Amino acid sequence: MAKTHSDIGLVGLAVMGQNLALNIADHGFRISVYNRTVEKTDKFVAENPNTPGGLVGSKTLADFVASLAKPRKVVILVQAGKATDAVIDGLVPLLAKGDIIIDGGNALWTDTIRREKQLREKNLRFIGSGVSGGEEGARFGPSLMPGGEFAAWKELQPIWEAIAAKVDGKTGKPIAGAKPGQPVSGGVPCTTHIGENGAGHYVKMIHNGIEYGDMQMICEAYALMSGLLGLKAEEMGEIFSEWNRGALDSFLIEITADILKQKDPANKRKAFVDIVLDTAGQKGTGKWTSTNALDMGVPAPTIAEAVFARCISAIKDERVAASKILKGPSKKYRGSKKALIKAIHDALYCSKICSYAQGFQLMRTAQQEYNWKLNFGEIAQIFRGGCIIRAAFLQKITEAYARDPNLANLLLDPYFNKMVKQAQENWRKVVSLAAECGVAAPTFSSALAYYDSYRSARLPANLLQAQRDYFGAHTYERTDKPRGKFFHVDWPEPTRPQLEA
Ligand code: NBP
Repeated sequence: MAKTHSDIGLVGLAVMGQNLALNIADHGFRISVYNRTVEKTDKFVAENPNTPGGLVGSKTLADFVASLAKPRKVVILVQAGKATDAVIDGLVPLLAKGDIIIDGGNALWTDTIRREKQLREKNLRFIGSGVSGGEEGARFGPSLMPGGEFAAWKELQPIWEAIAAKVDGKTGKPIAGAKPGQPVSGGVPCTTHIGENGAGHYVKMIHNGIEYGDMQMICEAYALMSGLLGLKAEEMGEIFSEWNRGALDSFLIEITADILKQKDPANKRKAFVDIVLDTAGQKGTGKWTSTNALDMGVPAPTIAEAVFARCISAIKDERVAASKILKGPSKKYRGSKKALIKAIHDALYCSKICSYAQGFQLMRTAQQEYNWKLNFGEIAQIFRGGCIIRAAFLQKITEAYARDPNLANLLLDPYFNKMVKQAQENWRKVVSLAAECGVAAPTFSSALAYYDSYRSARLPANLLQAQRDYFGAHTYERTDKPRGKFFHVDWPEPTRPQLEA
């Protein structure tokens, strides 16, 4: 018997909304759709008349809500921020006790905490779900990171699990995406209840921060191969393809290989990457991650460096002017090409471990701050399919947390410890060479400094704290007394330069 009501509704028919709606409909769910600009709804429904579940277009929010089965489930996929609040405000008077709003946008997790609380006071339920994988992911299997009340998640779970990317339960390898109308069967869905209120959006933000790090590290590997070895784009493309068959196997390495092999559509003799202007944009989730790291006092320098690298790329005119004034070293690399390529690979791998260690440290601290119970192994597993940072490497993180769910830092896991031990000589060689030859490698060097700081039983902060005691009477603790006992020295007035009479 034909359904009289839709299983779920979706508001916002831009790129993400359209693709997610088609994914849901492909899995046999009937879905109602609504968009502020009605023509978009009409066009979308007209263009997709034969989905397995069925698309129902509504011209008003009231008709849209009336078309949904109870408890109503409404996914919002509009611009994050004010637009999300506007849509929620429009929906609230039309919904009833127990209905569920699911925000699939890139919301700031503190907004999600606020919205969940406000809606709970109105007897409505709210799930903030990270959706990763861009347009392609939304269409054929994203990684989904829902946070909110567990009972509300149970209502959403069958749909979210059906549409999410799938990975092999044993190997963690992504299972190839479905074609329209042919949903993936089997495998572990890349979604799980992340935690209460803003936990899902927080984890999605960290995913994006890690993504910033991964992308910048790959760019540094490219800059070093080009700057130190003079390799051409096509050759580097082959090297990235090779790397994609080993420990660095990942979506971002794979697309980098494709990009480097691509010719300029306007001039087939040129490499496409060579004609792209070197200024990178950003939408803010990397900045949110870094700001949050500073707010919580968690060292995440590699992720922050990746954000700053985009900032410095953006001041193109200033850099061009500076390049005519500021000189660097003239030293050239004269060693083995093969050895350096291997060393760059190892530097990338070690830096990646540090960047992920920082991302997971952030989640670990946030769970204390917000009283969440995060399952880090599961989080790494749902990052394995559908999302931009999907990588073989993540299986190793899942395994690390299976060995020790309370692992203080990924670097302390025996596998990652061994990998860094094996590769660090090469990592150091690359960072030194970059400095000697004047090639900027901010995330490689920042990750190495993080590693060296983290493994130091004693840092120069003894001197720093003494300076603080000197000019601000901030006190200090002693190495020969129990922690928590504070001392102060009555320092002499600092000697100031005497002015000539
Ligand atoms: P956009 O972020 O570009 O938002 C466009 C949509 O928001 C349109 O449907 C638009 O309706 C609607 N909208 C706006 Br703008 N203001 C509104 C308002 N006041 N009331 C109602 N609707 C309003 O779309 P997107 O790129 O598909 O992204 C959707 C969400 O998913 C965002 O939060 C984004 O950060 C997140 N996300 C995007 C990606 C990606 O790869 N694009 C990946 C992961 C997550 P209109 O048609 O009437 O203008």
